[in-house]
Amino acid sequence: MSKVPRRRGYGLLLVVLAVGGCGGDDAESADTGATDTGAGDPVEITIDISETGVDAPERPRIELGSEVSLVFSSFEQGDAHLHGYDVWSPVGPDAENRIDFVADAPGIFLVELEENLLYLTELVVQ
Ligand SMILES: [Cu+2]
Repeated sequence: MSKVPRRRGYGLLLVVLAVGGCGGDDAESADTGATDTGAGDPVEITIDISETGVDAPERPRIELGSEVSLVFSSFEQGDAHLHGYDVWSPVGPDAENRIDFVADAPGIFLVELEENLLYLTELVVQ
């Protein structure tokens, strides 16, 4: 088992990516006047962590302004971390297993199981 001392640097890299995703597409939807789903429709994303692996949607796209619930199930205790928004939830058989937040910042945001640096998914907010 190796320790991973560069975790903080990795977080900073992700912040840079998130900021880098900010501008650029403001004009693209201006001609339609309508959105398909309506900003702010609640989104629920389930993430299951088992002994055999992770079952989660790969890079789900989330409309900016949506209410989002990340709902976890995990066979072991841990802490799920949504980077960028920097919100946490304990996960495990008896834990809260839930992160609720409003996706009010665009970008790509890593979700990981913190202790193991286990990649769960990345949220694409746009
Ligand atoms: Cu983290």
